[in-house]
Amino acid sequence: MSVASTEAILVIDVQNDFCPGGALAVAGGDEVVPEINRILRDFPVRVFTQDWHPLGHSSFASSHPGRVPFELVDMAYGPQVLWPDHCVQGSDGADFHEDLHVEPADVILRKGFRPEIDSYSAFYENDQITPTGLEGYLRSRGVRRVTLTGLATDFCVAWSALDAARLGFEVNLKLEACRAIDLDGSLDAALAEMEAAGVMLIA
Ligand code: VGL
Ligand code: ZN
Repeated sequence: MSVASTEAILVIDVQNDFCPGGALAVAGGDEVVPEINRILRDFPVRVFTQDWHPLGHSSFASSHPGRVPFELVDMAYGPQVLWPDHCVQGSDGADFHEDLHVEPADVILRKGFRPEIDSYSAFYENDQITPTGLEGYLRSRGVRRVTLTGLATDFCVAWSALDAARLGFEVNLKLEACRAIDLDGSLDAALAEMEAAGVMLIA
């Protein structure tokens, strides 16, 4: 794989809770690990994200009496899917998959730590206006192009890719290094939206 000096890899949420056996397991989630490990060092800039929720986070169905996981609710900032409790700060489920090579990471960005708002994207929280700071980090490192990998293709990876495209980065999404939740056709919808936004879907 040929990679420019201004290119970053974004490794999104490769955490135990999104892998088989985890609280919000993505089918084949662990299969992204060898692929990410294989290409990681080809990139001069390496950013990992970690979904990092406090107990009782507002994206948890358990925080909404009478609601169950995967239902949609209206939050102050718009519609929000309710999830099983996952990636609770400091829990084993929030740890990176044990085989993921984390040492080469330049920065580990935690997101979803504000109790009242979820954050799928690595760039903005789900109100789509509260920045995480990643844009500034990448720009100050001279990054022009980002390659997205990780979990889940149709949520945190897609939202990150769409924000990156909107911010003017060139965006590749490496399909082999991603796996989806696929809730009610959410994978096809996300792929179509990303293609329309100019995200390059690569093998
Ligand atoms: C994610 C749902 C809730 C993800 C995170 O990493 O795609 N999905 N929190
Ligand atoms: Zn989450």
